[in-house]
Amino acid sequence: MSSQPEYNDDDRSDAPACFELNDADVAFYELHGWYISPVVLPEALLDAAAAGAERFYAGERDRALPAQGAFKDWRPGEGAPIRNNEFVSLQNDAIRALVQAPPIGAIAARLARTSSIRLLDDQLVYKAPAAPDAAEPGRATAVGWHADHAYWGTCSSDNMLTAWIPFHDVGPDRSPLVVIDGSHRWGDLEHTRFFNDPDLDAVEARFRAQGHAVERVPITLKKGQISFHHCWALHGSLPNRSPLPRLALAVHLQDAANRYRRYLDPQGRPVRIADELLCRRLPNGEPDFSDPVPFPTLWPIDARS
Ligand SMILES: O=C(O)CCC(=O)C(=O)O
Repeated sequence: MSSQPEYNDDDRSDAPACFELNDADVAFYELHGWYISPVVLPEALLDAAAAGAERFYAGERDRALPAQGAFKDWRPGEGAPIRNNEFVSLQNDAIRALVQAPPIGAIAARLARTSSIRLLDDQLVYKAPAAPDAAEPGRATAVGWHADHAYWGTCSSDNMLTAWIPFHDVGPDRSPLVVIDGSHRWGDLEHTRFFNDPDLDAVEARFRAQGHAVERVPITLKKGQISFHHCWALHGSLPNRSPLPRLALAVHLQDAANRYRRYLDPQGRPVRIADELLCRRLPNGEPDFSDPVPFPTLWPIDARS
């Protein structure tokens, strides 16, 4: 059974709790592929970010992106039970302020044992409330099993990670993130991209058939807590069975070592990820994943752009 030491997370004051990690926390993350922080984000910051998300959904932008169309970008009228928008912190100041909150970069740097953390991408994910009379409430709002790095083929590092931040408490019925314990050590997950397949049971059965022991860990959180998962950790999220919407921000993070690398798909075609359209080029013409405009440094604070 995988469970982390308990923290006292009753303190919801606007003073962030201490976010120093100890060696046991880092060892836990390295073994299991996930980590849950104490309450470290101020409520006011999260509420401001939620208001920023509302403005974003209403079509307001504080900043324009240099490219469009190559990434998930839900628009009003699509009516999907899940809204998935990427690179929102580059377009909305309140979401950017959340992404720059010091605990995110500080904890990520410690977990990844790296000297600096840069943004790679973010995803604002909204899930509609469940219809009370549905046979399987919220079924279509499950996010399917995937490893984040399977979407980042041209990133050289296997040490990247994601911070997942709900804007409210997330109990078992309000669509918690769910990870498969220790799956970041399985290997051979390059093509595990089932974000849009809500049938968690069916895909999980395939993992078992391949000989893997599958232990699901639903990550329930209090507002102000953050969960972190390794870039090769299989995860998804459970359906939103609650009568309330679920809103969360996934902040995808580069460790100091990450660089662009040329990477081919199984058909031998070069893989391209949306980040490559947003950044400057290196002298050799390759995308520069250290460009501070789309990939600001989040840690250390004194290197922040
Ligand atoms: O917010 C969700 O439901 C899914 C988020 C996710 O896939 C991630 O954090 O990488």
